[in-house]
Amino acid sequence: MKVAVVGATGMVGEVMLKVLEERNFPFTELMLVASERSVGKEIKFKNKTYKVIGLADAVANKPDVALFSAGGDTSLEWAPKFAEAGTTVIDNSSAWRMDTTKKLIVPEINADQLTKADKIIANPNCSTIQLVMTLAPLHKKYGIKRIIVSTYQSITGTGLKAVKQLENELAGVKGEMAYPYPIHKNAIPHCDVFEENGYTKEEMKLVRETQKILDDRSIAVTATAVRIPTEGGHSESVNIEFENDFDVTDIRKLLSQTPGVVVQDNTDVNTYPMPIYANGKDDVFVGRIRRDGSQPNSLNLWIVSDNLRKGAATNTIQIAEYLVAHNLI
Ligand code: A2P
Ligand code: 11C
Repeated sequence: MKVAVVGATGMVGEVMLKVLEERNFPFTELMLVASERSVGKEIKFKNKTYKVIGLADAVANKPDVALFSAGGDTSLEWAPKFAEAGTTVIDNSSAWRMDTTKKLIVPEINADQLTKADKIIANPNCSTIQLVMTLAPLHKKYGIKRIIVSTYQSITGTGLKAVKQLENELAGVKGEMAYPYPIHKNAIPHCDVFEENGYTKEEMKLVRETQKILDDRSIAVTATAVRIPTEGGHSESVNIEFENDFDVTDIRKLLSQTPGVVVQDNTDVNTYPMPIYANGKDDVFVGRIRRDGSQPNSLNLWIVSDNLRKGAATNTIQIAEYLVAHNLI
C-alpha cells in the first residue's frame, strides 16, 4: 500500500500523520506532499525522515491512496490527476462534497455506499461530522423535522495562519491577519465566505452536507457559525425538532450506545463537553441533553469534538481503513 498525504505540512496534515502512526495504518511507502514552497523540507515520521515532494512527483509515483488536505483549489486541480493514475483520493476540502457523482462519507453512518469505482471520496466539513454523528441515531429512531445549530468554532479550523494571528495578538505583535478582525477577546460570526443568501459557506455546509449524509433532503436545517478564540475543538448548540415524541432518558441511552459518541452529561458535578477535554480525542462528546419545553417533540444538545481529529484527519483515515478492510483499494 503506497500512501500519499497531500498537505502534509499543514495543521490537518500533521494530525493525519499522528493518526496514521497511532492506528498503525499499513503502508509500504509514504509520500509527504505539499506546495513547491515546502519541497525538500524534512518531516520525521516513525523515526524516519521523509523529504516533502511536489504534486506532480506524487502522481508519477502512483500511490494507492492519497489523503488530501491542501485546500479546495489544490483538490479541484489535482484529485482528478491522481484518480486518473489509479489512486483513490480521500479529500478533506469542500471541493467535491456536493458533487452528485461523489460520496460524502462518515464511516459510522454511510461507508457501506463505497465501491471500488469511487476514486474521489469526500470527507465532510468538521462541524458537520460532529453534528451528524449525533443526529444519525436520533433521526433513525425519532425522525428529525428541523435543526437549529449555532457553532462556536476553534481557530485551528482556519489553519496555521489563524493560530499565528492569535499568538501575535496575545504577544502584542503586529502580523498577518487570518480574519478581518482581532480574534482575541472576540467572537466573529463569520466562518468561510459569505454566499448570496446572506449565510456563510460554513453555515450552508451544515445545511447541505447534513442532508446529503443523512440522505434526507426533507430535514430542515438552519445555522449560524461563529469563530471564537479557542483551540481543541468546535462546539455546537443544537436544537432538534422530531416527528415523534421521545423520552430524554432514552435519548441519553441511545447516544451512549452509539460508537464514536460519548455522553458527558451530569450537571450535578458540572460535567459537560468542552474543547479542553475533546482536544486530541477521536470521539464526539455530547451533553446538556434536555427537553425544549417551548414546542412539542423538541430537544437541546451541546456537542463538542476535536475538529482536526474526528472533524478531519481521523474521519479521513477511518475511510481509508474501511476501503482497506473491504478490499476496495
Ligand atoms: P505548504 O506548507 O507548502 O504551503 P494549513 O491549512 O494548515 O495552512 O495547511 C495547508 C496545507 O496545504 C499545507 O500543507 C500546504 O503546503 C498545502 N498546500 C497549500 N497550497 C498548496 C498547493 N498549491 N499545492 C500543494 N499543497 C498546497
Ligand atoms: C472551519 N470548518 O473551522 C472549517 C474548516 O470546508 O473543510 C474546514 C473547511 C472545510 O472554518
